[in-house]
Amino acid sequence: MNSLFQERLSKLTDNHSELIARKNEKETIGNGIFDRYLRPIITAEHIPIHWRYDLNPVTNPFLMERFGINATFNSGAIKFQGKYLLVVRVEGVDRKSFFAVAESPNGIDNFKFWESPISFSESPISDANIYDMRLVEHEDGWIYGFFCTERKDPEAPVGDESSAIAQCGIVRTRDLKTWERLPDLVTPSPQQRNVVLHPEFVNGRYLLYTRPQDGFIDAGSGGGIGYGFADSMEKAVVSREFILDEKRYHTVYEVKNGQGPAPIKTSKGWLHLAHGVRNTAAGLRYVLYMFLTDLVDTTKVIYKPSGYFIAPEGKERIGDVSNVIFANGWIRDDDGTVYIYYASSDTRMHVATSSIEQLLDYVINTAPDGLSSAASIATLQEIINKNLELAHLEEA
Ligand code: M1P
Repeated sequence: MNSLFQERLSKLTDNHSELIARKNEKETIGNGIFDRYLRPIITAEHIPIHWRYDLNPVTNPFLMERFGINATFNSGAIKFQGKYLLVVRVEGVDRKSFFAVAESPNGIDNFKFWESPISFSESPISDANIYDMRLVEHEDGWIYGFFCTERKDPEAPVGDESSAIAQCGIVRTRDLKTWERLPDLVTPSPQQRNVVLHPEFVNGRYLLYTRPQDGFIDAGSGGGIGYGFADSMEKAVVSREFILDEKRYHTVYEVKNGQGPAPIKTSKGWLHLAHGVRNTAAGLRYVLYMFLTDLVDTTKVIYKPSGYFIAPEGKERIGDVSNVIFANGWIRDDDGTVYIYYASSDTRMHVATSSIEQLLDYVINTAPDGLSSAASIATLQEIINKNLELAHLEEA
């Protein structure tokens, strides 16, 4: 073994081990709704060395990177056999994404990738790119993965090398190691992204949250986060889509929105985490928002705070696709802690922690969007007046 190879290998290995072992810390003061952490939890540097390098000094004397990783983001999440697992969207320098499991003992640091990435069979029409898996432990006993499968638009005119079609791919597993590919979801919408399954049967049927969209980027006439029912997951067909949470003028979800992970059941309703997109002079801005649906009528939104829940902050603002926060995974722990896994700017993964109690307080007691500046002033003035009254009472 040459000394250059040896030296590089020991530096790479030391840096990698140090990164994986590094502890994360909460930021000092949050907003009372959730806590952010100082460092990202998974970055391209977390990818194992034996994925990126050919470790044979004969075939790779310079210890050159043979498989470059561009980003690790938009991850599904599940607590499985006592471990916090993320199914990470790993994107190579060739722009292709794939999935890989990263495991942590506590949900906030020491995330380590399993030995090999996930692999499953192609659908009859092969996938050009796969990404953003939502994991759902359904009451039928399977763990499902819903992801976007992207293919070149067969109708694209000659010379158009970017028009694409997005559809929902489905896989299922029992151990997160062996994955069975099921047929893609069929819906009336020309394209589909951000699909996820409700974890319980509703009237004996599967309830799927969808995001009808006319084009690959533009949701167009697709009215917002949709839903529909399917009788089977082995051949999932949603024949009618309805709108659950519409996009709306002058809100943080005016251009498009999409369901994040599967909703969490609470005593007050189903908690939903979603992303909303608005347009700006600097391009699209992606933020997270929340809402609560009724426990009995799961298709009825009963509370929805105005504005965003998490928006890009500091270094989160910059990356491959800047000004983006996206989430497709969260974990509710037995003690009521909620781990919210979010990606910043299509580049890296972060965690925020909260609790069911805090999130319910947030969704129920934060005023809804009044859809005008006057309504916002009225909400603010009410808070001020109550505080002034409280101060007077304390003085008296
Ligand atoms: O680049 C930001 C996000 O853009 C898409 O989001 P949506 O489905 O709402 O259009 C997705 O491609 C997502 O992966 C990406 O993070």
